[in-house]
Amino acid sequence: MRLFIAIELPAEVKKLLTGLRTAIPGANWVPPEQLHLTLAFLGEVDEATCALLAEKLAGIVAPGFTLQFSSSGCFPDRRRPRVIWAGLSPSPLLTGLAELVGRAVRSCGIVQEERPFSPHITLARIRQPAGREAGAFLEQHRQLELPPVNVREFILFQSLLTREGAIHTPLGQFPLCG
Ligand code: 2AM
Repeated sequence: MRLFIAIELPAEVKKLLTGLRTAIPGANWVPPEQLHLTLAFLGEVDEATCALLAEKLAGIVAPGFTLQFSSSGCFPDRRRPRVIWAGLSPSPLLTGLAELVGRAVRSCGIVQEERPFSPHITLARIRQPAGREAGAFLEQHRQLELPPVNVREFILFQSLLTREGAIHTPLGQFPLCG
């Protein structure tokens, strides 16, 4: 099974993020129900490892926190934006949670890419970036004014890839304290 660990967003925030959409040629906008903040992407994991991981995640003790949106941005760079995202103000508690999650993942023998945690919410993916529209979007949403998000739990998701796109199913919800 293909797994990732993420923070869910309130329906209201998903709606507001979806409302930012503009016409960008070739952009695949993430459907509102799939907007999330990825803490860790695990790739293919067998069922026994998944069960062990769920135990380890349940053992994480970390405080809840509030996320504040800040700006929009893109990967890899503005000349050829392939992923357009909503960015967040730096949050040591979010980074701390991602570290604990990464540790739990590694303790199950799951090997992850050695990429620094770069918190973002993917809004759209562009296969063949061209034109000025993506740049205009980034310029228009240089600052993002959205309600803060209170994070009280994180979720282990299965991602099933289908012809119609990915289907995300929560396999476990893990509360934060406070
Ligand atoms: P992102 O959209 O926040 O970048 C589920 O596939 C999630 O895992 C994606 O939404 C993506 O988060 C994240 N992810 C990270 N690395 C990935 C990879 N190599 N392949 C697919 N998804 C990845």
